[in-house]
This record gives sequence, structure tokens and C-alpha cells, in this order.
Amino acid sequence: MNKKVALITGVTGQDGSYLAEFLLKKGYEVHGIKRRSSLFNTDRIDHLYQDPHVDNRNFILHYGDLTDSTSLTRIVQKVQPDEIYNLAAQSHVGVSFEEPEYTANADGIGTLRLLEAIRILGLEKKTRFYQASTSELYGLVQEIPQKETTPFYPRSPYAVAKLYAYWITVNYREAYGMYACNGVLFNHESPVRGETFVTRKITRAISRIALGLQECLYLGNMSALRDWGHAKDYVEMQWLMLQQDQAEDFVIATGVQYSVRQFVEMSAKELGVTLAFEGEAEAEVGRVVKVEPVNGEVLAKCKVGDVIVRVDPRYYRPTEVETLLGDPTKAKEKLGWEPKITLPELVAEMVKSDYTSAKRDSLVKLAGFQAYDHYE
Ligand code: NDP
Ligand code: GDR
Repeated sequence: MNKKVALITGVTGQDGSYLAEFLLKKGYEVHGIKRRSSLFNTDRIDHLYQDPHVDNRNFILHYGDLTDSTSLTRIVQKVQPDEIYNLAAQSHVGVSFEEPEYTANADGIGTLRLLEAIRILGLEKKTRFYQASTSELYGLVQEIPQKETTPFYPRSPYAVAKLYAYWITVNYREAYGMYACNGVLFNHESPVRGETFVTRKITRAISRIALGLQECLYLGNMSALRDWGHAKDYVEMQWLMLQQDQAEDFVIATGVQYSVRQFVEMSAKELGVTLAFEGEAEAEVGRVVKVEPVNGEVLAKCKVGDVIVRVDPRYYRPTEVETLLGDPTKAKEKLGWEPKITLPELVAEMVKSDYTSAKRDSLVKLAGFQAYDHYE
């Protein structure tokens, strides 16, 4: 039997890397679109890299950009994919307030460009299309928990761009009979989550603070509530959605909610540090109240009384999404899907990974080299 061929946009991102690995294990020939950058941007997929000089490769990268329809159409024509996973996006909600036009172009019109490429090339009956939709569509929530029928109320340029992408995907399904669907995914994280999203920013900073490489973690709204899952669980769902008899949209979530503050506490606890929060609003701080060994080893150098978390209003958003909680019942019933990894397990995995990197940086520093850092 011929191998199935998949094309992933955003293959260099968190989900793209997990999905590429997943599809390769399933025996797919996987093509990925990466954009040109002045530095290497393939860290997350370097373990999958195959030398272009050998024959019979099953993981192939192409230069392209969601803002450039010529590149997209050319790649779709060349690859003739059975499945396209559109994961590429300017995916940072906070940054979308700084770059609204670019975000609309890449995240909104970019989706249209891909759908049009499929149509122009006459691949409507061959190529199945997955759109990375988001719980940010619910924004100012109209119902708790949120499910497939909950009305949308986007609260950022990112979410508004993704709203266009959501509906253009539905429209091409209805207008042209394409197999095109939306996965409305709630937040999902992993050790390779981008460093400026709040979970990774926390696990990375807590690890560096524990080893004396950083003094304080500055955050915005710590009361925000999110439904956090593991990226590894969620990419399986993206694939499952394209294997059905009929294209449908699904909410993917864990159904459990935590605050950003709780995420900080859980991360610190992994390294034996107990935090207590005091003060209101911008004056809120997280203070160390206990330091204990973990499995007989003291991992954190912090002292009782140290303030290691503070609020910086720079990280507040002009319009915030305060609470998100998903109801994944439809996915469970129709696709037999359930998340396998809990938030405490996810936190433990992320802290372990970031603590290991921080240890490496502290050895570099001990050897007399400069260890650069970015706190964003
Ligand atoms: P990342 O930010 O980790 O990855 C985004 C990817 O898109 C990167 O490969 C990036 O390339 C690429 N990209 C950005 N702009 C362009 C462009 N103009 N042309 C081509 N490629 C581009 O995101 P995630 O992996 O976390 O998320 C994947 C998708 O799922 C995104 O669309 C996101 O909006 C959506 N989503 C994510 C959720 C989450 O919690 N992670 C939840 C719901 C939806 P480069 O590496 O060069 O920056
Ligand atoms: P989100 O994720 O906006 O939900 O979008 P992010 O981790 O950026 O923020 C989650 C919540 O934490 C609050 N917060 C901070 N956020 C960041 N980034 N940095 C901070 O210092 C900070 N302090 C508090 C935020 O205000 C927010 O309430 C993610 C992205 O992956 C999107 O692409 C995706 O669509 C949604 O998840 C579902």
C-alpha cells in the first residue's frame, strides 16, 4: 500500500514537532513547511532530520510562509498531500496586540490561502484539511464549560484572526464539499512549549531561580484560569479528526481548570519550595515559606523569606480572557479520545526538563563563561 502523505505547516513549532513524530511513527511520509529565518529554527525537529542526500526520505522540509500564497500553492502542488495540518500561526495572544495586522494576515488569511491552494489545484476530494482553532475564540465566555455549541466572543487580534480561520474552514467544507475541520483546542503545553507562554516561562524561571541564575519571576495576571493539557495527547486528536467518515469540529480539553498562581505553586513544589502569596493586584508577591529536600536532595538554593515572584503590569493584556474550561464530551463519545497526562504530571515533566537545562547553564557560568538570559 502507498504511504499516506501529510503536509504540516508550523512544523518547527511545539505541536508541529509532536505531530511530525507521531505521523512518522504511523508510517506517513511527512512534509513540513518552515519559514526562512536568519538563525536555525529547527531545534524542535532536529531529532527527526534526514540527510537530503539520501534516497527514500520520509521527512522533508520546504521553505514557505503563510503570508505568501505562491509558496503555499507551489508546495501543495508538489507534495499532493492526503492530509494538511495547518498549525502555523503567530500564536502569541499578547504579541497579537503589538502586531495585529501581521497576525490577521498569517493566522486569518493564511488559512484561506491554503484552502484556496487545495481548490485551485483541484484537490478538494483528495486532501483533508485540519485547522488549528482555539479556545481563545470563546474569549469573554458565554457558558461554562465551553463546548462546540458555545457562542464565540474573541478578545484579542489573535482570536479575531482565528475566528476568520474557523469560519472559512467551515465555509469551504459546506461550499465545496471539502473534508475540512476545526480542532478547538484548549491550552496545551510540554517541555518544548515556547518560552514566552506562561507555563514554560514559569517552569524555566523557577528552575533558574532555584539554581541562583535568576532572582525573580515577573508575571501579569496570576488569577487567569486555564484548562491545560499535554501537547502529546492533543496531536493524536488532530490526526483522529482527519480519519472520520465525515468532517466535524471538536473541542479538545481536559475538563479541569487551574489558575496561573496554582501553576507557579505546583512548579515550585517540584523543586521542594513552598510559596505563599501576599498583597493585592500589582503589589502581589510570592514568598518562600519552606525549602525541603526532594528525594533526599536539596534542589533549590532559595532561602525562607525570599520574594521570588512579583507582578509586572507590562504583562497585562488590554482585554484579558479570565477563564477557560473545556467540555471534551463530544471527542470522548465520537472519537473515543481522552487525555492521558494530568496537569501535575505535565508540570513535573516541564520542571524536570527546565531544571536540567538550568543546571547546564550554571555549569557554564561556573566555568567562567557568560550565561545569557531572556526573562520575557
Ligand atoms: P508555536 O508558536 O509553537 O508554533 C507556531 C509555528 O508556526 C512555528 O513553526 C512558526 O515558525 C510557524 N509560523 C509562524 N508564522 C508563520 C508564517 N507566517 N508562515 C509559516 N509559518 C509560520 O505554536 P503551537 O505549536 O503551540 O500551536 C500550533 C497551532 O495551534 C497554532 O496555530 C496555535 O495558534 C494553535 N493553538 C495552540 C494552542 C496551544 O495551547 N499550544 C491551543 C490552541 C490553538 P517559527 O518556528 O519559525 O517561529
Ligand atoms: P494564552 O497563553 O494566552 O492562553 O494562549 P499564555 O500562556 O500566553 O497565557 C495564559 C494566561 O496567563 C496569563 N499570564 C501571562 N501570560 C504570559 N504569556 N506571560 C506572562 O508573564 C503572564 N502572566 C500572566 C495571560 O494573561 C493569560 O491569561 C495560548 C496560545 O498557545 C494560543 O496560541 C492558544 O490559542 C491558546 O493558548 C489556547
